Amino acid sequence: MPKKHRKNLNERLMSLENEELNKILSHASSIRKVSRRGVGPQAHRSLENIALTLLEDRKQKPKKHIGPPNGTVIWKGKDSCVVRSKNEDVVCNFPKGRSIGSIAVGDRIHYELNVDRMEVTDVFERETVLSRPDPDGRKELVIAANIDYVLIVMALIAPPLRQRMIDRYMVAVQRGGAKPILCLNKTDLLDESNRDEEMGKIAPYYHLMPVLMCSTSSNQGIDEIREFIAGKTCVLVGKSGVGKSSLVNAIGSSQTAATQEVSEMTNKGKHTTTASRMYELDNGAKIIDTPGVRAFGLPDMTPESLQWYFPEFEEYRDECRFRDCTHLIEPECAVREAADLGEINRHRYETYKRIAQSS
Ligand SMILES: Nc1nc2c(ncn2[C@@H]2O[C@H](COP(=O)(O)OP(=O)(O)OP(=O)(O)O)[C@@H](O)[C@H]2O)c(=O)[nH]1
Ligand SMILES: [Mg+2]
Ligand SMILES: [Zn+2]
Repeated sequence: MPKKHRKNLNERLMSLENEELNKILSHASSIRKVSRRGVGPQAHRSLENIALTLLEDRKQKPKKHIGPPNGTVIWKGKDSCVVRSKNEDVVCNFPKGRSIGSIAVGDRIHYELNVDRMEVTDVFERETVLSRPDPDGRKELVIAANIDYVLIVMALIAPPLRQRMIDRYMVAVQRGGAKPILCLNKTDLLDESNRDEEMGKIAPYYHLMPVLMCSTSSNQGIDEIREFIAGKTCVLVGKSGVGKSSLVNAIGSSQTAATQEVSEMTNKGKHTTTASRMYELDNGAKIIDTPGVRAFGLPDMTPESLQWYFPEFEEYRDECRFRDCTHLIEPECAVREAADLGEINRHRYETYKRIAQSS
């Protein structure tokens, strides 16, 4: 749930009388129990569920933190993570036999000495998150936490640019509260024979998010990206081979660990990134490089919640005949009409339909 909505929800809850609030919280808890047993409406699949989870969380006693955050996770392994604390990096183990929830690169945590090793004791609430369902679809895998921007990295020409993947990432980014940026790498591969086709594919995105064009081979656009992300935390995501690590390398100065790491990898004759890692730049930017993905899954979403992640629907939505129009099958649907007329990009509308119908 975006931070703005969460804040709004919290403000509304705060304005309730205690008794009213308790009633709502108990109600939320019982609905959640029913939906977990798979009885009620598919509450566990929707935004409402997130709201209910929030309500339920509120019912529990406020979480007691053992101490203030004293580090940020910059690398995460199976049983341990590397935490940046002031200017040093500390290896911290995950506590045995006690759940502290999931940990992701970008998480603010508290760690302390436990006998002879450093241990993570607490993971603090995330402001934003980029996540996707794990392969069995039960849990959410957090790709990165507390990021301002998600750079959706696509290559021009090779590997081929896939609009549908951009659309899916855009949904996930907005859902987690960060801002999407489309980063198109390998402009050096554009020529007269392919330029128009590639530009046609990205045309719909110019009014949806910032679009940055670059090439790590010719260095085109690299300075602009560096300036754009100054002071911000960002994560680079996309297919394998689009050039995420090359970008981290090009944007960072020669002192960044990324350069070393990539050259180390080159020596091994291998480029593929296997674990996410955060790098800090001189201009205060923090960039998280992630392993490439083949496809990007989304959690099940109802059309009611999904449509909010297609911002271009907004100006048409009120003109639909039905107030609760899903824009899939209803008559006199202004969104579908706009897509038929090409006022809403047809590819984007098709993606919406596919995601909505697969949920
Ligand atoms: N022509 C061209 N090739 C590039 C450019 N940027 C990166 N490459 C090449 O693309 C290949 C993949 O680059 P990587 O940076 O390893 O890609 P990645 O997205 O990090 O891949 P994974 O770690 O597997 O997800 C390498 O052979 C790079 O040399 C570019 O701007 N132009
Ligand atoms: Mg890589
Ligand atoms: Zn409609």
